[in-house]
Amino acid sequence: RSSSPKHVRLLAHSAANNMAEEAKKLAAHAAVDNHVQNNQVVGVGSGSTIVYAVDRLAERVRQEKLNIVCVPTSFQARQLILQHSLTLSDLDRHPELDVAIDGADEVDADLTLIKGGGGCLTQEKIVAGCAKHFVVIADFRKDSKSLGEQWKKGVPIEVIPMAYVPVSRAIVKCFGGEVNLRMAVSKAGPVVTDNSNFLLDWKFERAHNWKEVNTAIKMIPGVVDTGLFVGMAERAYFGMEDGSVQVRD
Ligand code: ABF
Repeated sequence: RSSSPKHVRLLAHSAANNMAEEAKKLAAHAAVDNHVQNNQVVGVGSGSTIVYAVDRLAERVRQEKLNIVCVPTSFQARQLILQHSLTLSDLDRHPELDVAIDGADEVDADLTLIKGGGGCLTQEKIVAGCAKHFVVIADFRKDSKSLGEQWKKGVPIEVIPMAYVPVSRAIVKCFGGEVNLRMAVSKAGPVVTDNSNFLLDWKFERAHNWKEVNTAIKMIPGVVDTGLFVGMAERAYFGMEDGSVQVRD
């Protein structure tokens, strides 16, 4: 029966999902329209929100005959660029990007990000670091006052496989919380990144000085990079439930 709780729950769930997808699209289009000009090199992020940004990028290239080249942050981003017949490039040929656009798992009031839910944090941070302007696009669910409010899966950390246990122990010893090795969905084994490394997820218990924590974790032997992006994002676009776009600088 249509009024059955399960049916209503399903409807509500799909309505919420549609709202989030629409919000992602709003944020993505605003960022591309405000930050991409002709003759630019654009860093392309990973995840689901960026798909809307690449769609919009391709539409603008067609409509405005823009001459842009795109540098991917992951295998997924590379596929998106190719599928949209955008010009693929890399950091060998374009070590300096005009703008990088990417999603995030959570964005706090200081524009500190948690990224890496998709496991590509290292390449994403490299590309973001090569860009004159790094712009984040997200739906309202990522908008947070302080990290941990919305995103409950912890800070992703890419580690050299041989070091994942000592690194996990060092993080818990220094900062508390709990660290888990990210397992593949099949549970057959750990997730392996594009760089053939493992991923840890650090579930922290309290607010920290993220700049200090990021530096300290990066110094632990075996750590490749963390999903903490501190002082890197210049602006974040949030698609909101009411169809508006909020900007945080
Ligand atoms: C990438 O995609 C990751 O850094 C981040 O974890 C994820 C966000 O995905 P989505 O846009 O699907 O929320 O940016």
